[in-house]
Amino acid sequence: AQVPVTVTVTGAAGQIGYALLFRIASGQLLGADVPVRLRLLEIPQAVKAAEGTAMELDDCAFPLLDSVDIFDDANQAFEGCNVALLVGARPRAKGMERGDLLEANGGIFKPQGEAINAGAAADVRVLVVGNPANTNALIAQSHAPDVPADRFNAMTRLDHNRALTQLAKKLGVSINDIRKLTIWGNHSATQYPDIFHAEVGGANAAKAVGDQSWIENEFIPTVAKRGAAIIEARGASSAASAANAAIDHVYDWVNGTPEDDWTSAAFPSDGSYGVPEGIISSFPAVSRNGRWEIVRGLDIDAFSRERIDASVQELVEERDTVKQLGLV
Ligand code: NAX
Repeated sequence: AQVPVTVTVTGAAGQIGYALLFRIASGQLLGADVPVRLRLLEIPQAVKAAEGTAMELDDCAFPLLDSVDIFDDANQAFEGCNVALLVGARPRAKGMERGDLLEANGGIFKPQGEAINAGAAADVRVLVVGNPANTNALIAQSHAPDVPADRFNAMTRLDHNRALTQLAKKLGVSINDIRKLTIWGNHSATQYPDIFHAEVGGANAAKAVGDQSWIENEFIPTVAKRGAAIIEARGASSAASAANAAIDHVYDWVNGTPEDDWTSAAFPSDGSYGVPEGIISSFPAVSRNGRWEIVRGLDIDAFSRERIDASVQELVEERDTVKQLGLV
């Protein structure tokens, strides 16, 4: 039998956790033949709720679920961890400035980075979902000096999936006909969903749309503001779709992306496309042999350049703020 893979999930008692854990335990994160050990991290007040979720996991009798353990201590939770899903984060409270938000999250992601450095398995892969995801990932990464930096990712796959559906609907085609769409930059309202290199049934997607104003005034804002639209409609933020995107991201990272396509993932820049080295930015990415590679050589026109630069500028400012706060 295969050795179980240890998956640590933080914020396990939250709404994304509730949508995510059952899919992990059923084999969708890593594959239908890979047994899983779950280690859940919560704050002390939410441990009881996490225990309730663990009872439900028991009640599913998942053949692949080897064990579930719950912790309120990061060092224990990340012990031997192969895949870490950092979902728990500090939400923006009313009247909170961006600096305050980054500082509050530094209080979470710094010790978690240290705990990953101290106790995770040598092959650990970390996906940060909790917002502000890119900069939280940077904070954790900078406190895990013994872990290769490229093992720290932030999630833009939900934005990617949202963009796929908006484009498919516009063109009246199936999701399966669309390839090579890209989310660039930060997982925030400045993100840039790029269809200028995307293909629909082999043809250029932007040309197939043939309407620059739709791209600029409908498509980009709809994707970038989709999170707010979900809150408005549902009275709660995206949860099942966020969990789904986390599953997609890790599955592709571990198992590889399909030939002749790419996806979007945020990981430390190597300086490509003018994104300063070390900034955790979303790129067009393929996964080969368990590692993300940036898709090279795309022509970036002035329209795209301006939008990529604006989102990357926001990431640089967030990086500078957390630097001033002594968090990286
Ligand atoms: P919830 O508030 O339902 O759950 C968060 C959970 O994290 C709570 O149970 C809380 O007790 C726990 N938590 C807080 N601090 C912790 C710590 N130090 N260690 C362990 N657990 C801790 O939020 P939920 O809706 O599940 O969203 C979680 C995060 O995902 C938020 O930051 C949210 O903004 C972010 N999102 C990111 C998305 C993305 O695409 N990257 C999309 C969805 C979502 O908005």
